[in-house]
Amino acid sequence: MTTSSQPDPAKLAASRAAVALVQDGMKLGLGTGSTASIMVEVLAERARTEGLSLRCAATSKATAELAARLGLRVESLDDIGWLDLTIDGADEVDPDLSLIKGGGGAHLREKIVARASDRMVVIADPGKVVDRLGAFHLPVEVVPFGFDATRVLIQRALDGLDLADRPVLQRMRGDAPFVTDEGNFILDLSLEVIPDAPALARALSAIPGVVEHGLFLGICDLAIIGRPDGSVAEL
Ligand code: ABF
Repeated sequence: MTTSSQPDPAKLAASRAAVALVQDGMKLGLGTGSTASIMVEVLAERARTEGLSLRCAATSKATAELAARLGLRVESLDDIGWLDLTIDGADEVDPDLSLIKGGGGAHLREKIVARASDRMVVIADPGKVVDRLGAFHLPVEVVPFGFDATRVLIQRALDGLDLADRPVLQRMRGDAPFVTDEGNFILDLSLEVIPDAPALARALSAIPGVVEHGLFLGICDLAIIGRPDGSVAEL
C-alpha cells in the first residue's frame, strides 16, 4: 500500500476480498470514494506483483488519477467497451443489495460504469449495512438549467410518495454549489426512510431536469462487507 496513513481495516478487508475476484485480462470498472481508493491501491499492488494485464475504466477524475499514478492502465469506458467487473463503494446497502450511492457526487458515472459491467461488486464497512434505505441522504444530480423548477418537481414527487416536507438541499462546497464531473449540481434528499424505492426511482427519473439519482436497484450482484478484525461477510 502506498497510502501514508494506515487504511481502515474493514475497508481494507473488503477491498482485498474484492480484488481476489480479479483475473488476468479482465476489463474493470473502478469506483469512487475512500473504500474504492483503498481497493485501487490493493489492485495496483496485485497487478504489479503478479504482472496482471488489466484495462480499467474509472468512475471519477479522482479515481482515474489515482489509478494511473499507481500504474494501472486507465482508459475511457468507450475505448474499453464493456466491463467484466466493477468494484465500488456505497453509502447504504440493504439485504436485497439495493444501494444508495452518490455521497461523493459521482453516482452518475458510477451507475453508467456499473450497468456496463457483467458483474458489480460493492465493498463496504459494516456501518453501510441497513435494514431499509434512506437514513443517508439520497443524492440527485440535476442540470443547472431550470434548477429551481426541477427542485419544485422533486418536492412534488416526494409529496406523492408519503415523503412530503422532507428537506431537498443543494449540495455546496464552501460557499459555491458543488459541481459534478459532468458539470451538474446535486440535490440531497433527506428522507429518513424510503418506503418504496422503485416508486421513488421511477418518479425521479421522470423529471426532465434530473440526470440521475443515487438509488441503485437491481444493479449490485454482491456486497462484500469488511470487518475491523479483517474478516469479511457477503450479502
Ligand atoms: C462512492 O463513494 C459513492 O457512490 C459513495 O457515495 C461513496 C462511498 O464512499 P466511502 O467509501 O468513502 O464511504 O462509492
